[in-house]
Amino acid sequence: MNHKDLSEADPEVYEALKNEIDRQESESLEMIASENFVPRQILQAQGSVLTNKYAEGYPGKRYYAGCEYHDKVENLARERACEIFDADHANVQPHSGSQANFAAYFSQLDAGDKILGPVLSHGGHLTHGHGVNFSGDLFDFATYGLNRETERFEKEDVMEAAKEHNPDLIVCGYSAYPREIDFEMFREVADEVDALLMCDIAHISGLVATGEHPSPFPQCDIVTTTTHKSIRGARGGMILCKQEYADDVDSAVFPYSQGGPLMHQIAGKAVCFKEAQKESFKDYTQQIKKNTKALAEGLRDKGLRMVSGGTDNHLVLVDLQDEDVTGKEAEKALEDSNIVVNKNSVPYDPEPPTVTSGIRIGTPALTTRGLEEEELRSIGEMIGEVVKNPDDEEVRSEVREKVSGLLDEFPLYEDSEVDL
Ligand code: DSN
Repeated sequence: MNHKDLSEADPEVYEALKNEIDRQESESLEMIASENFVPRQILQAQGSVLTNKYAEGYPGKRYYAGCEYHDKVENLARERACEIFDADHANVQPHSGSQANFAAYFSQLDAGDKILGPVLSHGGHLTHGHGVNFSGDLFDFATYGLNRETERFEKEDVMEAAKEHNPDLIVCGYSAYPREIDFEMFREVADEVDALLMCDIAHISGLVATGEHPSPFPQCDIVTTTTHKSIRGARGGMILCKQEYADDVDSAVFPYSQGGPLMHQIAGKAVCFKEAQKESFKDYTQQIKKNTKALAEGLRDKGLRMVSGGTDNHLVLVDLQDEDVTGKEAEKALEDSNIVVNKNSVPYDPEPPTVTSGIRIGTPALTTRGLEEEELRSIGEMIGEVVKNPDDEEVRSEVREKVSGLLDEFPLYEDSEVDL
């Protein structure tokens, strides 16, 4: 075989990858709530020879010979996931969170069945029933929303929607909800209308893994997640469930909706779950919550309002309706200050999703870099300064300088150079 170093074999791709390492390491503060930085051991697993093999099927029941080591790796991932999340069964093959949600729905439902999910602009995800997504196209979705006063999901509102629509399945779990999810409340509602309960814990799975957020089991029947957000692992998806749904979940992933599993990614998931069982990961998730509270204090000190008034988890949602700036403009002004966040709809947002009246800010990635409360409070203040003065180049320049100091003080891949 013609082996060459990537730098020699494909200098253009090599250069782009090198530039991306530099961007992540030294250009900006990464505060997109769904992003994180994986440790080197996960990069190694993902870049392994497991990419060379087809392994359709499941451990012990493959369609191709030669899967001994693939079985070993997939079993490790499944067993560790079940231990961490108190699940009876884990399917670690979904290629992404969307694939996991697709398979989870079809494991229990037929096209056209009724699902009750959150309003997208109240923290939901495209796969929770939006019309541009398969979920809204193939299922009969109805929605429940945040309470206008508390800006939380309240039993009376979810119950009212459930009684009105009589769903076969209720979805909880969100992409932009800064508060704890009350699984007992959702179970009571689901029982009242005889519906299944599914939770998408993609954002909070790292916190759930260590008990920093309540577990969705035993209240939920099926739980989906990605494996690369707060749990800090290889990019991909996973479904966890009670034993009675295990066979249906497995068939809905393969052969119904996927072919050969990405075994190199599954190796990365296995390594991620081993990391998540360590005491150091518990410390990490505790620090995420402390950091997000400190960030909220900094934002509050600068007079910014947060949806629901604060945070219980890894993110805050800033409502800019009283400011002289849209979500889109704030995102750009912050990007020009080397702070990366995303514009985000706020509940009952008058602006379209391409503009929005909010920004979502998360701390998992900066917590991985080692920043703590003092730095996050100060970053909250910097964000406040930029948002209050979006066109002031002097403010942006001062913030860029402070950001540069933080990036130098908290290097990302400190111990070992990430080689390609
Ligand atoms: N794109 C993810 C997020 O940012 O929340 C959800 O899939």
